[in-house]
Amino acid sequence: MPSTFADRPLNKLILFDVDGTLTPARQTVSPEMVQLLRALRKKAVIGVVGGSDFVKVAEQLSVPGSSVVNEFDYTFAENGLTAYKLGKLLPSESFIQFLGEERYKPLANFILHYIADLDIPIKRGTFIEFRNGMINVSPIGRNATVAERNEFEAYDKQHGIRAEFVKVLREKFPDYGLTFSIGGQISFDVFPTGWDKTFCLRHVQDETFDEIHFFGDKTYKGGNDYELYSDPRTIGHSVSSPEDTMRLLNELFLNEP
Ligand code: M1P
Repeated sequence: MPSTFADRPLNKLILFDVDGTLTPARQTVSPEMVQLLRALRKKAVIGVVGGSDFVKVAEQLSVPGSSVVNEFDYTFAENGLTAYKLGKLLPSESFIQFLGEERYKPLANFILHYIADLDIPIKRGTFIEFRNGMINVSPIGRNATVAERNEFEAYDKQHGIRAEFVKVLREKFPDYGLTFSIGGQISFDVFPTGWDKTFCLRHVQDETFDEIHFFGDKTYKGGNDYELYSDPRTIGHSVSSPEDTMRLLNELFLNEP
């Protein structure tokens, strides 16, 4: 075990998704979960793997007086395209470097035209969010309120707006080497194939952990936890809520009922 983590009795890395696993969707972490994660960190190495950008992961998981990068050994935002180990930023790659401006422009133009032609009940703002490792596309717009998000999610379940959008994009840009992943309530992520949540494992491969566990809620095929959950390098755990995560952690690692 490398000296950095020599204080942990278990040479295991335990990774967590954010929304639906450590917190309710887009909400902040509960004091009970913080306490439990601190107890777990005394035993093993812990990390978080969010699809969202670092600002949002930090908003959800920082606690008064302590940033997310101090609460977790590894903090991976945008699937690990932004990565911190023990509070220090690690070198990484970018979406625009991968795709190039010349290929990105037609994709962005097509997306914006498609959204302009979409007849959905309401639209807000920020239809493409440009991030370091991906773009996030939202037909309603990322400025939607919590109530508007919930309404869109229900509408989308009925009408399959995002599923159809993703299907069209796959057909239109087959040679771009991109993956389209519906992970949250109002949007989908677009990133180079292979830059799903398994990307974060590149940052830990030299550590030789005995086991790498991953807890996620969208572990079904097509969900944004699926690849890391089913990767042969991890032991996957599918959870239904933050409470379910706490129950399993107690059972598996903390030996508490
Ligand atoms: O849960 C992960 C997803 O969370 C957000 O999705 P939405 O805004 O649609 O609920 C986004 O940050 C998305 O990138 C991320 O995968």
